[in-house]
Amino acid sequence: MRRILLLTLCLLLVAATGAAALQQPKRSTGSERGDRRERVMLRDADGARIGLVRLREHGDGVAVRARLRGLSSGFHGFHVHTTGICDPDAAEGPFTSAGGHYVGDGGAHGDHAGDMPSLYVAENGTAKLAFHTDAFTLGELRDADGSAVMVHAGSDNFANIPDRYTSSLSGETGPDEKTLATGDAGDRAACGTIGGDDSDEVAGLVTVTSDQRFLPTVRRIRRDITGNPDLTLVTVVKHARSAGRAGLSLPPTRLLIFGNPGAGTVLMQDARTIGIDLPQKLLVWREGTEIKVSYNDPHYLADRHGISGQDELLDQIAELLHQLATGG
Ligand SMILES: [Cu+2]
Repeated sequence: MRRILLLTLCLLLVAATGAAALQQPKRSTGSERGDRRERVMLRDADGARIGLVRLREHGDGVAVRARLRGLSSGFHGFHVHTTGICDPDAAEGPFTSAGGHYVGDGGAHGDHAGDMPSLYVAENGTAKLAFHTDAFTLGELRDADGSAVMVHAGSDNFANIPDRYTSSLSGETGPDEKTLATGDAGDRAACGTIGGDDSDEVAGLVTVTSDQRFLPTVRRIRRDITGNPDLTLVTVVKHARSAGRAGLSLPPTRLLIFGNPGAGTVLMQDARTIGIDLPQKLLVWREGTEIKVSYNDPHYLADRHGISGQDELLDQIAELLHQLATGG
């Protein structure tokens, strides 16, 4: 009798587990996820990376999240432009290669599909913006010539010029042709491509340039890691030294491997496979006379492993990695 009860219990357990497995939502594959997301690296006219704009299909629209730095404080026009070419040396001015606003079904400026809420930059030059829009789809932005996300040098008036104003150029009242096309947001300060020409980028990798020489950069990062009670330095891999032992030559290249079990565990509890990309790494490498520091964008890794709902933690990790890489 007891045996039968045990057997029944086991069967019930198996049935319950089976049902749970059936009910578990199927994780989408990487490529499907990639199709629903875009990660746009913005650069200023000097080529410096100023941050990321992420677009993710969500419901019947697109969720947009921007985190930028190195901009002048105040409001900036923020648009999608028609062409995925961000050329800082374009003949008619930086990033004019990206064409005009992405108009979509809209008419004049203010109704362009590519008109996004203005970017507000704080005193310290950083900006965070998150919103949801149904004005465009990722498919539309990924047309044959791509698209570009643009930050302008000035603020955007959304062509909101009342009729009591008369244009000194056209003599007409209200917004003139230029205002209707551009919102008078001024020069193009930063640009990033969607489905465009940024093929030199390594997907998911953030690279900054160090203003110190190679060894001082390595030592500084090492000090910052060991001096942080939350971090553990696991090891330092000297790739160039190993290359020498194999009879090959490689410019200075060192990998610092370190972690924060408190943060990493939370991510692995969500998706165990992110363990293949943890702990964190910083690669210090010399190219010509420049010393570069590269690291994996934690949001990219989270996307890779299907982690969602950890944006705040991922932002904190991204901020820490940026601080370690730049010493700032
Ligand atoms: Cu624009």
